[in-house]
Amino acid sequence: MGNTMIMPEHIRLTPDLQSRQGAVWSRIPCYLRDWELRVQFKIHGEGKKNLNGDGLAIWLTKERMQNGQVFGNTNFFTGLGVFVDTYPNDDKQHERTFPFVSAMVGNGSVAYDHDRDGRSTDLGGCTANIRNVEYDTFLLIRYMKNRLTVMTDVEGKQEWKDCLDVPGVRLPQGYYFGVSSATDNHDLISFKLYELTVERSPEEEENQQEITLPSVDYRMDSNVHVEDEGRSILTTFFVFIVSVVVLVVVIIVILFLFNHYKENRRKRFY
Ligand SMILES: [Ca+2]
Repeated sequence: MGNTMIMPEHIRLTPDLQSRQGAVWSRIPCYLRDWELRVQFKIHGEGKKNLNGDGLAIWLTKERMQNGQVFGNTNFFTGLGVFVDTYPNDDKQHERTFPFVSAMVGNGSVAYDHDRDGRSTDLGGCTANIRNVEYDTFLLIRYMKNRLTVMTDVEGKQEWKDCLDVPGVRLPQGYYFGVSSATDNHDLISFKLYELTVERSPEEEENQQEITLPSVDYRMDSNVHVEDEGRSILTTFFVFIVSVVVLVVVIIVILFLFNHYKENRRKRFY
């Protein structure tokens, strides 16, 4: 979809021009429980040596073929997104060196914050110097026993380097794989999905059942809304206490003035 072009050797998701978006999506939903995905890609262009455009994203989501503001895909997505972000939108962010690889699990109600490079929702990540390099660049995404692992091979050494590793990631089945990008030359060279054979104990079998909404264990209560709610409850409580104190002071002052007035009147009377 979008500006995508199918070439003999690769799929060019987006050309090296401003405000372009492209994507490819699987037509067939994925029902594998444990899998490994190996993606070869190339990001290159005329812009600044290492930073430009927006980036590339790999998806396993409920939605498919919807363009939008998250690397050419829709926001408020449901499922997994792995991002190769080639542009730091949040210029206050100095502790991260870009391009930056990160991942996010969305449940349809959490936004990817483009202006902050998804900082509030990501599951971690790593720096990867992948733009305008001579050698081949690869990403490996593994989902095994609810554990999400991302590795990179981007230094021309033919070895996988750990990028992120998160347990307790729950992804429902029947979602679609896709790759999208925005701005810059983004070429998808290969996209290989492997089923992993994993032994499970009966307890693990039980735990595996009934995943209806994507989630991550350690982020169960940490989506941005909940945090904000927590803060506002505290604020409300504080405002309530202050109001009560002010009210009591006002009542005391009124009583004092009233007594004073009554006494004055009595004095005048006599
Ligand atoms: Ca960015």
